[in-house]
Amino acid sequence: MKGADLLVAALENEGVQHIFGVPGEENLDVVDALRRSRITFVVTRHEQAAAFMAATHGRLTGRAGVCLSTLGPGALNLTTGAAFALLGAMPMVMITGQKGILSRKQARFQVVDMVSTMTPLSKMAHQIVSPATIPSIVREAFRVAQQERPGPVHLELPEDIAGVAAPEIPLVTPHPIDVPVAHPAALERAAELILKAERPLVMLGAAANRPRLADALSDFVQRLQIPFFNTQMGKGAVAGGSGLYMGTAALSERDYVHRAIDRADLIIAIGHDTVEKPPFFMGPDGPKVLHVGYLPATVEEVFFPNAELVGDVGPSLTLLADRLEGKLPRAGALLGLREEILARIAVRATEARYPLTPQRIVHDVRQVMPEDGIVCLDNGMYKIWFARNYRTHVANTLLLDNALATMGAGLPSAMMAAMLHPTRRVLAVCGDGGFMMNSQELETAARLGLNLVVLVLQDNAFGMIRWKQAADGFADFGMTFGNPDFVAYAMAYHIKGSRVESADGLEPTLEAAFSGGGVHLVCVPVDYSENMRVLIDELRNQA
Ligand SMILES: Cc1ncc(C[n+]2csc(CCOP(=O)(O)OP(=O)(O)O)c2C)c(N)n1
Ligand SMILES: [Mg+2]
Repeated sequence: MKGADLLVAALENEGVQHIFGVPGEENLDVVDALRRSRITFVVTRHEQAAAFMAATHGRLTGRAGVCLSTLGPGALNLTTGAAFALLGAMPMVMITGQKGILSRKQARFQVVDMVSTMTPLSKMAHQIVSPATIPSIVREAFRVAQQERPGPVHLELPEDIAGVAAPEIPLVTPHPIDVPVAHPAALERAAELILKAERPLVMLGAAANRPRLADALSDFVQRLQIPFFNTQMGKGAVAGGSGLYMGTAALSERDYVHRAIDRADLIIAIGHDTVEKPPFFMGPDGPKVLHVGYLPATVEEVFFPNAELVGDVGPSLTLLADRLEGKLPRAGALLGLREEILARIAVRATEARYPLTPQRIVHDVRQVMPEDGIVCLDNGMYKIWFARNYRTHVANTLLLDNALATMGAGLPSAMMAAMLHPTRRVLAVCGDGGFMMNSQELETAARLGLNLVVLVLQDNAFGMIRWKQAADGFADFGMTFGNPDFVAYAMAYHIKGSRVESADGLEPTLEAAFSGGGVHLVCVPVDYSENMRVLIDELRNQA
């Protein structure tokens, strides 16, 4: 047995089923150990995509996804994925190679100090220097990656440590860990605040989306009947049809949902993570905030909670609901604003304009997605429209990144969702800019035999930045580009491709793409003049 065999055995011991990556010669012992293991090694066409996939595995399952690269250049390609997982709180383990450390036969060729590079991009970065430490280090890596606040861990395995004979060392068996529930004194204080509130609102933040929390959270909302809104990443945390959803705070102020936020006197912020663009700004006169989280709140200029309920969120919310159920006559004080807010958001959702408006695109996508269908967004202008306008009914059915907010993650994250949920409809939504940053992964998706539709919104521009440029009064400059013929591009990957040619064409094209199975690229021209009309002019006037 070599060090690499011990590493792979330790990964199997953690229940790892897939490893994504691009190997180098320094990983050959690991690759060979993987060949003989129960783990499937999935080669991607860029390490960045492997990291986005592994992070999304962690996000959707709570169990760390694993990616692998060679040393220097390959490892550096993982760094954006590391930051994506760190800011997005997604458990992930990255394994990178390195030249031998016992001798230096290639001098400094390709050597980059990756442990130092990864230190600010991960929860833990560690070079393995002896096979004897592998079982405990791997267990520690998964423990650190998966425990709150989840995130990425980096392990570097030098090629000589991977190749050296390893002693028979028992692996460390993982066990379930139940974290403490909020203290009774904190529960009392929280209950007191909520009992006193005249106009309470619940806000669901990014951590509200942890996969294990869905049932307890829905229960809490149903029992107390306090209306709720969510941040972008908190979307879809409560099971649908509650009648209590007030909207999504995709902008930080002045959107219709802020009518409710501004009138609230208490916001119960569940799982808010200030990596997200602020869902509202706290100020001296605004509502009080009760932070409910796995960890204490981070204090920011725009977020400084007045009270905190810290502990395992699900059971803590159950205890809180036990204290409050049936005792909140004013729970629904702000509910009267709901219809107006949602009606405003839904305006012009079916307008027959070509190129299509973003509202129409969101509307038509919702039509073809079943309740459990998963939409994975890349980063661009449409993210604001989907966050604002797309209604979710099942937990984790709209995956977006409002933390690193990197372009290029839409397709890989959708690929991971499709791998984990082969019977559900999965749609990647990308701009023509972000799609081209990792479009090479169409080959990986096709090779894996995934059922996946990729919707590319074509405006021949970095539309989001072009919009900001215009909104801030800058000249229209430097944001446009040409594009490949996306249908021909799809065909070059031996997948199907379609272009939407009319306002009414999107829905049937998407429906046909899903029914046809396999990987299918659908390109739709988008008219972004609505960005200015609605998000700037209309909202300025309503405020
Ligand atoms: C990797 C990366 N580079 C740059 C940016 C800045 N940025 C945010 S949105 C955007 C434009 C996205 O263009 P596209 O994907 O075509 O979407 P659109 O807004 O046009 O719909 C840019 C350049 C970013 N978020 N991530
Ligand atoms: Mg674009």
